[in-house]
Amino acid sequence: MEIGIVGKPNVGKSTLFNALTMAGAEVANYPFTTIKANVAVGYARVNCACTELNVKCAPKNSYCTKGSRFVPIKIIDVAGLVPGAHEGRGLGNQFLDDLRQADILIHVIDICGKTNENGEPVPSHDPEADVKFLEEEVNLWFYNVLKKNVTKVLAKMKHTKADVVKKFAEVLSGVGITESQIHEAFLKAPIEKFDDHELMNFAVALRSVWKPIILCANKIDQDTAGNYERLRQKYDIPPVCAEAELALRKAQSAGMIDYVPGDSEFTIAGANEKQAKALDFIKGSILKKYGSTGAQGLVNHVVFDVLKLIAVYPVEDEHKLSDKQGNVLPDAYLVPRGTTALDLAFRVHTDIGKKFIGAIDCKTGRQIGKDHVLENGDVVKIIAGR
Ligand SMILES: Nc1nc2c(ncn2[C@@H]2O[C@H](COP(=O)(O)OP(=O)(O)OP(=O)(O)O)[C@@H](O)[C@H]2O)c(=O)[nH]1
Ligand SMILES: [Mg+2]
Repeated sequence: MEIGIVGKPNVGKSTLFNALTMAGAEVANYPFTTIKANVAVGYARVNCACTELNVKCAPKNSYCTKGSRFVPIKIIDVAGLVPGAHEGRGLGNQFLDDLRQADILIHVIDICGKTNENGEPVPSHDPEADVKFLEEEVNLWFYNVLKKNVTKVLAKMKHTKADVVKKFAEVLSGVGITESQIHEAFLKAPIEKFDDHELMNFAVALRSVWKPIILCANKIDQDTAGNYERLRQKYDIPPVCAEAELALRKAQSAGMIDYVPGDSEFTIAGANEKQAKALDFIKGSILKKYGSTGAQGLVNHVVFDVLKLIAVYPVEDEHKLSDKQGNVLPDAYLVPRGTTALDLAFRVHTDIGKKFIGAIDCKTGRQIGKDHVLENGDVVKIIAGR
């Protein structure tokens, strides 16, 4: 599971990345601070099964705070993209290759409109213009890859359509497009003549099947000059203050406050007067107004609402709900809705999948078969042969 963070320069991509991962990537108020992609681990937050089952958990692959389980996901923060990147402007668009593994992209918008299309500080810029440009640059990125390789694909034209799809899959494998996505794009934008017009339409179709792109309105702590109210009427664009989330997580790890990422409140544990004042500002202008800083909620929205994943807990001992070493609810896995007991067995280990005999739903104690569809929060013991 991997989330990519994209957008024009200077919108707060690395700040959001740091807030979600505490990785310490460089942040500055000028464009192209990030050149090489940053990769680190962030978390999706779910209600831990320990509360429902009234046990004390001992997580291994994740962590639990006050009944919330934080399940790891890879987060990648890339360089800023500017209009004309496909022609080499800014840092170009080759770095989009870094996102080929990403399941979904978060497109960060500077909602206060204080940075222009190149990420340079300006008094006023319409953030709505940034919403469309990213899609257009990605379209052109695909178009260029297609154009560069079209002769290779055409050489296969004397063969069947399946050969052509295979050849397209080969040339597009670098950008993380699968054969079935190419089929899907073909249905939306059939290609016969291989001219520029068809290739462009095909590039647009490829981008639409490529991966979901979810917007977020960052810098919500600033005066947004009505931009937020205007854009939220048209787009699914959750409000975020990456800077506040980063400040709260830092204050939490320094022992200043008691805060669980995603919460609507925190309590002060040991802050001096100046720190308490800054924290109060976050409380008043962000948490009270928007319900949270939006950063954790954004990840959860992406993971659970858009990608429709669920969290399940494989265990080896159905009575103790533990692994062999006695760690209770050691692992939480994020799996697609519709995952069966057999799918989970394969996810735990190919060998366990191959030797699958049955499974136990540890909440009810009932035996379940290979086709049993799992639900969010299920605790499952897989029974495998030798
Ligand atoms: N007010 C406010 N400023 C923010 C917020 N998030 C980021 N910033 C500021 O915006 C500027 C740019 O932040 P970065 O995280 O470096 O932005 P970026 O998108 O990674 O920039 P590039 O790497 O250059 O593309 C910095 O001055 C941040 O402190 C926020 O939520 N509110
Ligand atoms: Mg950056």
